[in-house]
Amino acid sequence: MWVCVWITPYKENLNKVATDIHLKHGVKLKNPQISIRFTNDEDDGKEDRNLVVDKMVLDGVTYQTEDDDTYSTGTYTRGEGCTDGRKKSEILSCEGYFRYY
Ligand SMILES: [Ca+2]
Ligand SMILES: [Ca+2]
Repeated sequence: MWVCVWITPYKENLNKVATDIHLKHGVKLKNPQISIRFTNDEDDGKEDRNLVVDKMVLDGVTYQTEDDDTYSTGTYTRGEGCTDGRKKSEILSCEGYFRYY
């Protein structure tokens, strides 16, 4: 099952948008099924679009994005670029996803 939420920030606040997103669904989810995906990266040399996710809360349990268990693709590491792994970061600099365990 996929649930898609599209966030379109106002142009003048492109790098400053912070919002809480609440989803309610009738199907009971288990946390390994939860990924947050960043699909519209852009870097034109003037602006670099990135996604910052503080945490994901499922059924009252908080999963911090920077925790050891969170897997990411698209997190930038100096000298490596955007690579996959458990990066302990809240930032996706390239298109990719956070997956919570
Ligand atoms: Ca956090
Ligand atoms: Ca970027």
